[in-house]
Amino acid sequence: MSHTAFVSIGDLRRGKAAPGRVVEAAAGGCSTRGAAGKASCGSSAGPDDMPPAIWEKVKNHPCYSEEAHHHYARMHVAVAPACNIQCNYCNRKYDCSNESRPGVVSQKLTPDQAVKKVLAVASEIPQMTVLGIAGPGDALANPARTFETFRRLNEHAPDIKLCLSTNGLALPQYVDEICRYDIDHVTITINMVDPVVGAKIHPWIFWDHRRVTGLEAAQILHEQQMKGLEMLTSRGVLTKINSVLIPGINDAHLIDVNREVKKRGAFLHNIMPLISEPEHGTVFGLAGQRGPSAQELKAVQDACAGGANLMRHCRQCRADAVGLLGEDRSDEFTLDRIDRMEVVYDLDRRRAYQDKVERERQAQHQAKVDALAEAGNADAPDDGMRVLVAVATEGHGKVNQHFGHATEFQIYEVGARSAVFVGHRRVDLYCRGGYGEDEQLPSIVHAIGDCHAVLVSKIGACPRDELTAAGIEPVDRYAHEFIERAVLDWFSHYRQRVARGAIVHQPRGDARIRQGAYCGGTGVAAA
Ligand code: CLF
Ligand code: SF4
Repeated sequence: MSHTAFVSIGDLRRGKAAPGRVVEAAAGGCSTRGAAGKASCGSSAGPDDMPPAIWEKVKNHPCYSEEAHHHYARMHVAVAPACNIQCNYCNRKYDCSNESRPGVVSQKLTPDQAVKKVLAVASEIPQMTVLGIAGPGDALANPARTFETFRRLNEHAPDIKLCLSTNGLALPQYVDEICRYDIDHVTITINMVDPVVGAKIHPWIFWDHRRVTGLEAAQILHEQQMKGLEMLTSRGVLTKINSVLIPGINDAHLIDVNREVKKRGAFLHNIMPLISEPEHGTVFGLAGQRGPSAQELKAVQDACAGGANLMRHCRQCRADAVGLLGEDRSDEFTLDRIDRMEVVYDLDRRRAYQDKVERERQAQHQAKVDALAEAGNADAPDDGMRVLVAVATEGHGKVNQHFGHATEFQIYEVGARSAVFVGHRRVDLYCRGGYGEDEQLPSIVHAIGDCHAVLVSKIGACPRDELTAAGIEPVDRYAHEFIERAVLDWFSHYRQRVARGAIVHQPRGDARIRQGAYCGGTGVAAA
């Protein structure tokens, strides 16, 4: 597609983009898998990849474990309205963009209301295992409200993992308090390790009772972030680093960020695309700063292979999100609805339900391992050919969604012996009220334009034709099969067709990352 620029890893390392060049993804690192088919690292890692104490912390955290996010839910409470820095991709009318898509407004809560809401959600959604405070400003710029909420939840909901997200400026002074309330997971947004880069992203900070600007501000922010990260690591708190990828400003630099945070013990690195629209009213949006294309994002993530493990399933949630990642049930838990609910926080019932979820997750995990092991033992040589395949799924690890019902597609990178989840693409719903919205089709095609095929449980004639014309093969013969098995089998047939000359293998182009507010129809206002 001509509207997107391509950028290679070499160009990224040299700090420049190269329009017109197609990226060859780096093999190995976080995306590689062992012979047994298990993940070697990254958020796809399993119990054999880490010490048991760490596995306990991540196994049912939907952000720290890619597999867990299909089964376990998180919720956020928006108790932290103020912020102590300015980011050029943020408009304070909306939620903190470090953990949410710009343009989203959450309902602000007092700690009292927040605790009530968490207990109500926990009684209705027993697989909700994590409570996060991620804004709408910065959690640590509102320490009294943040820690009062955590203190009370630590007491009243002991089985819920506590999670905090911060820009890091005030982090060092609150590490003791973070440990006091057993907050085992902390996200720090780190967009730079060089204040010269930082000054282009963060124009000022509020520090020592005054506003500090420019290089001095970026230098202080950088030092506080690094110090806070080191302190958390030394105390055994798991850290995830969020970085917003801003083309032309910190794209190549994020490779250095990845290396530096790994050195300081970060558990995961989540590189998120800048979402930049003029209507969001941010400095970057108004200045026309664009976000990355799908391949540009993937190129930076792939270039970080071998560094800090990567998270690739982030959905850029809102500050009052409730539910599985990718779904939002916050509308079901407004304050007036909670007032009418009978809240019974039944620990035994929650544990029993989670045991059931865990058994289902293990069965799916085994199916995935088996499919990958089978592919690993196959006779076909791995000639290095890799393609991307989009999958429509409602969960359970299966190809089980109608094309028209998909609001996002999971993306797998498939080779002769490997099938690796590399991200997802949000799209607008094609099918509404029983008929297809043909004007949505071009945007869906653009969102998966770098894929060779899309696997769905069913698809109508019109989208089938349009996808085929765009060079994306619509495939519905794997309905209700496990994803890894399906994509590997499809790829094996693809290679056979190429080998006998029935089709010619051609590299695909790039894909667009969805910028605007979601307008699907599942109750999500904007995400
Ligand atoms: Fe929330 Fe963040 Fe904790 Fe997760 S989200 S505070 S670590 S519980 Fe998760 Fe949402 Fe991405 Fe954040 S998908 S935006 S990474
Ligand atoms: Fe906005 Fe979050 Fe940055 Fe504060 S830290 S300016 S709330 S994006």
